[in-house]
Amino acid sequence: MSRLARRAAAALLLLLAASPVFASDFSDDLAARRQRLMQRFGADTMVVLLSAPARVYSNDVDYEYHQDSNLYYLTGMTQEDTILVLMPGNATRRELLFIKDRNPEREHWTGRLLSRDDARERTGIATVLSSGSFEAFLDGILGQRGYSAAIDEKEAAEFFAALGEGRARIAVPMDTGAPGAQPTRTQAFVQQLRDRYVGYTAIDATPALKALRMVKTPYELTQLTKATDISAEAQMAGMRAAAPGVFEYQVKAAIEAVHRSRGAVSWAYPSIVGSGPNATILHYPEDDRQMQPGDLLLVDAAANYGYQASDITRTYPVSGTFSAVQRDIYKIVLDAQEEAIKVAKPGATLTTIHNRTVEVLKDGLLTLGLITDATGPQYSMWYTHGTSHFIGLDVHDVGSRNDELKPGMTFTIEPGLYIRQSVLDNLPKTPANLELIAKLQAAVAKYDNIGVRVEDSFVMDATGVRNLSSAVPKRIADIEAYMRGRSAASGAR
Ligand SMILES: [Mn+2]
Repeated sequence: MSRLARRAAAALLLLLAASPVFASDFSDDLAARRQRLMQRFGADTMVVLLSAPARVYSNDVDYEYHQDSNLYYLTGMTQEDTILVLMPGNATRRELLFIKDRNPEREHWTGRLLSRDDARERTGIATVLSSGSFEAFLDGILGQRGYSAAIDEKEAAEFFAALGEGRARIAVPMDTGAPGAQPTRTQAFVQQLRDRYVGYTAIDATPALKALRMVKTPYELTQLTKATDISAEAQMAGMRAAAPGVFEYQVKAAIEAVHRSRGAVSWAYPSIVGSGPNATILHYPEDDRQMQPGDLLLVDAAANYGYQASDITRTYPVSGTFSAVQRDIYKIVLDAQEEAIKVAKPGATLTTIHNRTVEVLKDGLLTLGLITDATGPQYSMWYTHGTSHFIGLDVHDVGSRNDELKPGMTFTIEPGLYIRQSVLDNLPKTPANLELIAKLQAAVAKYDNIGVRVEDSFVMDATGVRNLSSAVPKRIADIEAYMRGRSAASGAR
């Protein structure tokens, strides 16, 4: 076929089906996600998603760019200045993508931008326009005139009719933002719509996006599985690197070297590598302590691969062997996780899972003398967080604790115990508390500064969960065997 004929054929395809000329597993999946979202909204709605802004790290240096998760979910675009518009009622062009214009001079400094063809291929969206024309586009659509040849009156007849009759809707993900903070980009956009246009209602696209994102597609599960495989390998590299005399940052470096060398985009969240008393700080942000013989090391670290965030925590003795007191705490936490896994079935919720871990932790704490009453909330002195969160594009992904678990959902199960003398010291000195402190003090002194968390990433199948991160040793005997093998394997240390 001649080049001209090929072009004509491609143009014809576009006209007939408005389907992408190029396709990959990824672009097919993206197209299916957009299709499902459009079905939820219907012909009266225009959906608009804006990219995340770049953020300044220092002076004229930005942080690494991170795309808005909803926009990524529907486009796979990692460039800023990207806007997605979905118009489910349109005759053929239901999907429009606005991207930054190419600019060779700027690209020399800041990297190559996607051409419109590149963006078509990446996203599977046939109609790609300049982000500079978005305002004019909005004016044309909301003024019921249409926009250039791309969207004429016939194309958008359904939406124009809805506008004319005042029943049109514009769906954007309404982020609430922090109170008193600058309006977010989406909030500013909604305000701009209110100031300029009439005939529509602004609605929140978040619930529909949440419902879709909670159930992972097979493509997403493949990416998350890869992210977890890499994270598991990295956790084991961390175990091999840990030893008395080694600094926390050396373990962190060993872990993150595996992430990047296996093609991960980055960590899924800043790695937490806390030794000794630092293991009791949930999101310990530093990494400069030198590990001592007898320390436990808590490592909560995982990779973002293909924009899927895994999440794994292991706690292990840097010398290779758990002490008796460390073993006491560790067994309870591991037992709580194993029991919680048993109740993680379709139809349960993250609350079901959390409640089961609390039961097991309470029993264990009572046995060790760390609480006196397993019926009330005393356990929450030592267990200070929820057991589970959903994972996906965000490490704390969309989804709520009381949403019913269904096949294809992905989440963590991560009980922990963190024994700190300061908890007793900071109790209000009421007569009841003084009595409690007297009863608990000996046990708290015995277990002081022990922090243990055990966390794996799971996917819900038809009958129960599958542990994606089971490769990383977790039982006491398996951890100790792995740590022994580590010194044999790297005898040079
Ligand atoms: Mn987690």
